Amino acid sequence: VELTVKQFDTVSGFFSLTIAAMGGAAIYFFMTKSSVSPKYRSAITTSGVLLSIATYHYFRIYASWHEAYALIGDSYKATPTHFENAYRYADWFLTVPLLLIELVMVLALPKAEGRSLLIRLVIAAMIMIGLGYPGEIATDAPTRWFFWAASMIPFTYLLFELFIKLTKTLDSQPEAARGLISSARYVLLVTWAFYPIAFAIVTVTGANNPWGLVILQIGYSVADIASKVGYGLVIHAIARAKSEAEGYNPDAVDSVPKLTAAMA
Ligand SMILES: *C/C=C(C)/C=C/C=C(C)/C=C/C1=C(C)CCCC1(C)C
Repeated sequence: VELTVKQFDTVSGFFSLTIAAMGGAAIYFFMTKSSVSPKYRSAITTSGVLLSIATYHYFRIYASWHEAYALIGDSYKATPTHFENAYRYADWFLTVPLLLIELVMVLALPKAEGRSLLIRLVIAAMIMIGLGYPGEIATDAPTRWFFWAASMIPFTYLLFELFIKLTKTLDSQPEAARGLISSARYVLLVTWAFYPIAFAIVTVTGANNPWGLVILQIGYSVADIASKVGYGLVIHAIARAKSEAEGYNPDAVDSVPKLTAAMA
């Protein structure tokens, strides 16, 4: 594979932007945790933790990109060191279950119901990612399509289950949070759909097509920002709305002076 300077730099720039967005969001979530009632704080902390994990992996992804290509003459040529997709998949293995935990926490479902839902969702997510990886590292279209199709089964189940669950839970949620939870369903559908689409595009262009590679890496980066930072903000807003509906007033508690004291 040979990339133009523009193609190489665009991907590198997107990786860098992703590090900044995720790292910044992690700090934001850790610092604003006390704007929600104690009941929902672990959901916000989970968001901060998963964003920290993803920030770390994007440092590795960024470095791997720079090791996989070298500027020779006026274009970037593949070096013997391959670009490591495993960082991305390792990241998803950790962060996708955490995203699901974050959601179930903020819904505050009855304990047994929340747990059994979470177990089913996490298992489906693991199978989805596990089936995606052999496809991701394959360069021939039939292998890529096979694993894409196989991975689509748990993917469809997961989104279907989540969408139904979120719709069902709407009635039992405080009025003020309903609109947000309803939007969260679509945020989930749209941001998660990006992944199989990006995978399919590079399969169509051919895994060694420079533009296919560029679109895949930008697609995953944008999807990761949307599904982790954007989604985290929606969860944060849901937690705030529910906290307020349940009588929590962030301005009345001692958390604000405590924070000011800690910074002095
Ligand atoms: C923060 C990371 C997230 C939310 C990652 C989500 C990943 C997916 C929904 C991946 C799905 C895939 C398919 C449905 C088929 C092709 C292979 C995958 C793994 C890209």
